[in-house]
Amino acid sequence: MSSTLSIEQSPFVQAMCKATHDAWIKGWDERNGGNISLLVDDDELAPYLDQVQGNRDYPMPSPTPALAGRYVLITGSGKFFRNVELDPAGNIGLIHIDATGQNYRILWGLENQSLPTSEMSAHLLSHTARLSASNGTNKVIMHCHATNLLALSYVVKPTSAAMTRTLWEGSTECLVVFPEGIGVLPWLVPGTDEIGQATAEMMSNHPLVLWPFHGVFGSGPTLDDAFGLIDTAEKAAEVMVKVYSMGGVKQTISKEQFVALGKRFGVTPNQDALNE
Ligand code: 2HA
Ligand code: ZN
Repeated sequence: MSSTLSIEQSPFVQAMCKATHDAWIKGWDERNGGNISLLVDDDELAPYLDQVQGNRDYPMPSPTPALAGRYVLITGSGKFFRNVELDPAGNIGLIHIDATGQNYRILWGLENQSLPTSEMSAHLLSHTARLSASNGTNKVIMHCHATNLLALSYVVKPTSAAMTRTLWEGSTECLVVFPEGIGVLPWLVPGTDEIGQATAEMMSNHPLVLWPFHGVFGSGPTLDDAFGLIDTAEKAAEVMVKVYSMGGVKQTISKEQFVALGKRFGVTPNQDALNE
């Protein structure tokens, strides 16, 4: 049944407005920093289908056959998060991936010849990785320039195990929220297929991936989940930045205590981070 509401009022566009607003307020998305994509299910889009008909077709930056036929709501290239809620159709758009996964069509939004984010490759390849890692439940990929995570990449050993252990120590809830830990990539040129492939590979076993000296990628079933995951890691990073600024760690959570935490909350902590 078609909706009397405009697609701008749909739950998925509204959720994107909230996530981009909140990330802007957090200070994670200066200027055009950051990008978000959300897989929209056919039944969620159904009431608004009669409002979307585009004719702009483009080849995918990297073919993603696992996303064939899917709809994706995605932020625009060069667009500012702070402007999304003011003008959704100008700053985000809905795309449809064709049956081969080789091309996409812009169905709604991205007005004035705008295009999806320059990190589209990292987003769509990461969706493929997270869908398969999460039994199809993870629908969101979110990239932002979370300040303290970025700062930590300058001082913590640049390995997934060391960064994960540091963040777990930054707050007791972290191991429970991301037991798989945070993956750390080497520095790579953003907006390339290379960083897209590397991010997706890391995302196949981590819900969070750090791009040193740049920012973070987070995933989850909903925008709230992906945002909350990044927020939790960023809060721990802030604590650790304060700890290092006060002269460094004098006492912290032990390996045995992390094991007990995992047991109590029924999660399996990343073994490399436990042994770090
Ligand atoms: O969209 O954040 O990584 C701008 C960026 C690129
Ligand atoms: Zn970025």
